[in-house]
Amino acid sequence: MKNRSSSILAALLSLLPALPSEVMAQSSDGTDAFHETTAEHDARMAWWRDARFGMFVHWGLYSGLAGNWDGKQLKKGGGMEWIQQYVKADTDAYAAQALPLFQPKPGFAREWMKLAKQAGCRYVVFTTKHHEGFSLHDSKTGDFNAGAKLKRDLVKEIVEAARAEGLKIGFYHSLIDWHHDQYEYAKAKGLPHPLAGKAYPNGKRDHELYKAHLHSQVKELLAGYGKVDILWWDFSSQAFQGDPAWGATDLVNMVRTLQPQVIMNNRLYSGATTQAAADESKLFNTRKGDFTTPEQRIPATGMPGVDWETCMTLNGTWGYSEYDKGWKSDKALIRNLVEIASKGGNYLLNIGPKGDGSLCPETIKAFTAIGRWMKVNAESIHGTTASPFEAPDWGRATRKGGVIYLHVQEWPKDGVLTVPMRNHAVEALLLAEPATKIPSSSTPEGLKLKLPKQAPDPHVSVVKLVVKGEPDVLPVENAASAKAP
Ligand code: FHN
Repeated sequence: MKNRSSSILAALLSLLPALPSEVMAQSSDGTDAFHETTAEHDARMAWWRDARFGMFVHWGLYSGLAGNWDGKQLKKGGGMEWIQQYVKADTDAYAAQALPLFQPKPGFAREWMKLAKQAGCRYVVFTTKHHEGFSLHDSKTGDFNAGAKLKRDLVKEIVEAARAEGLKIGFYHSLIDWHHDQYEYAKAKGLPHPLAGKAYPNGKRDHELYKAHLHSQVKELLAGYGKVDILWWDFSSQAFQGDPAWGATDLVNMVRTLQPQVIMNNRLYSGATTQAAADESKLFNTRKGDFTTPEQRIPATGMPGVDWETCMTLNGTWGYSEYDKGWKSDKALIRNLVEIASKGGNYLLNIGPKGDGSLCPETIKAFTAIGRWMKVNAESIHGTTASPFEAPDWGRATRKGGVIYLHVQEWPKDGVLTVPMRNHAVEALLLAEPATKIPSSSTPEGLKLKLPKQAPDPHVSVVKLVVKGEPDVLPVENAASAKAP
């Protein structure tokens, strides 16, 4: 027996153009009807697992505010994409300050995508809508969007720029909405809202109407911009998630109908997204998403059998702030990429463009430095799987079949690198100097490589080691702390 609210949602959804029913999986009992075999799942995930590295883009009305409110710096620290939350502004007061400062220049996205491509990113995930509720596409649902306010379809412009660089397309879409007048924030326990604790300005709200708005905009995005490769939902709480919060089952079935190959994160539901969980793999359910999303941290160990992606800022904020100078060093960024790949994860590294879409010099410098390193060493990241052995004290490793890539961070003073494996080496060379063959010898302590005196890279030098047979690993006595550098 459907209750009233699902009848309203069903009625509103019925207003949407009918989807081909033969492929619209039924979900009347609330169970997700999306099924695939392991082989089908692996095939759908293959490109994403090989990619290892993507660019995250947080760009919206908050970008034009740049950390300011009422014309001055609001506060030190914090994500400046949350500025409406910090100042507890209602949507009209917020838009009055933010909209005039959001003035995308022509061709803004081409700079982002060229920077992503040269850095070795294989995909870009950008905010189609963040919590502020302003949609970057020319939406026919509501008027708080780029089409209505700027007469532009910024999603179209970004997608075209990404495709011009051969990058896969990811839509970040906020489930939380600080603009929509039917979003029942009093129900959304554990989720932020600038008006939390206050009575609804328009008296009462019906969250089913917000869910219909959410579904309608997602349908516009998935039906209007060609192939979408990733859907990055954000975010749920333990108390407000799934069907009650977002109509998740119907939403996923609609997505799977419109974009069957799309890869989704797991934030339609609560999970170990930002909490340090002892064993995240226990909390992760592939029927509720395709990958889990540790945020601003690298799991201590890999998560065998679970796809995961660490998302991180370059400094301390996702959205642009003219004040946050806490930029990560080139070394830290490159070592994070290596650390994550060595554990079998993906790195989604964020940029926060300004209100006109331009990039600050520090962002360009960071991705250019990664690009310089990837130009020499990309094969040790793309298409690899996790290290076959625990992290030794000299660095990390990744694997590609019979090839082990040794990411040497502490160059041995005596020039001898001990690899905790019993295998014999077929060949060993430096990716930076492939002509330099590296002598090796098998010993009871492991495979010893005689390295040249000088490390070729100041941050991480990579040795390509081809071994005979399956890796036969030795325990690593003092496995290095798995903490990110
Ligand atoms: O609240 C958002 C935040 O602004 C940012 O978008 C991050 C990126 O993963 N997600 C949420 C916090 O977990």
